[in-house]
Amino acid sequence: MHTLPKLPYAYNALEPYIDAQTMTIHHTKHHQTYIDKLNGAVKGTKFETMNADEILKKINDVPENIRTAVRNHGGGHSNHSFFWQIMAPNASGNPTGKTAEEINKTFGNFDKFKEEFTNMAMTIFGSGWAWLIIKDNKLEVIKTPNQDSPLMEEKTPLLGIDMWEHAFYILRQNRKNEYIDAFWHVLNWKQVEENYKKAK
Ligand code: MN3
Repeated sequence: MHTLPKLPYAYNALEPYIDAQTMTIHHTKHHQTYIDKLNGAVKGTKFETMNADEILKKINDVPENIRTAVRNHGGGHSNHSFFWQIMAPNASGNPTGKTAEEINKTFGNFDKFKEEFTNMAMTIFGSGWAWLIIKDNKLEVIKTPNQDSPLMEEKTPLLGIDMWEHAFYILRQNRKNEYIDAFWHVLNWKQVEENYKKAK
């Protein structure tokens, strides 16, 4: 059974950048629903005991009759579990360590990376996610529709932003760019560096 991971900080810890009401509903309602529906879909199959990330890496092995449900809700579970970890209170700052080096090497500098990432996030049509991923030792900014995970394309996410309206609408309404600007203030670069090391 998949269960809701505990948020590693209080619901109001990311204020004023992300509000407590959004965090509470996002974690206890939206994320919980993905988990409930994933559990329902994999019940009685060998995927019941598999970690969501592992299932997504093998999404084409999932029986066709439950594949869409597993993709949507397994993706939702995996993406949100990841998202909570890469945010933290008092986390604002620039990347450090290997991540900073790789970002500078790939995008020129941190501002250029931010620009590319913001542009990717702003041009998602409908609901989806923007990501910084690593594949074959190369960094890349990508977007995925709905709850699709980079893991389904053998790409390892280093950081990502939830661009579903439920992630920002209470505080920001249609002002997506404000939400993306706020995201940099709560981005946990220590965790991003951990993700990078694990991917290598
Ligand atoms: Mn969400």
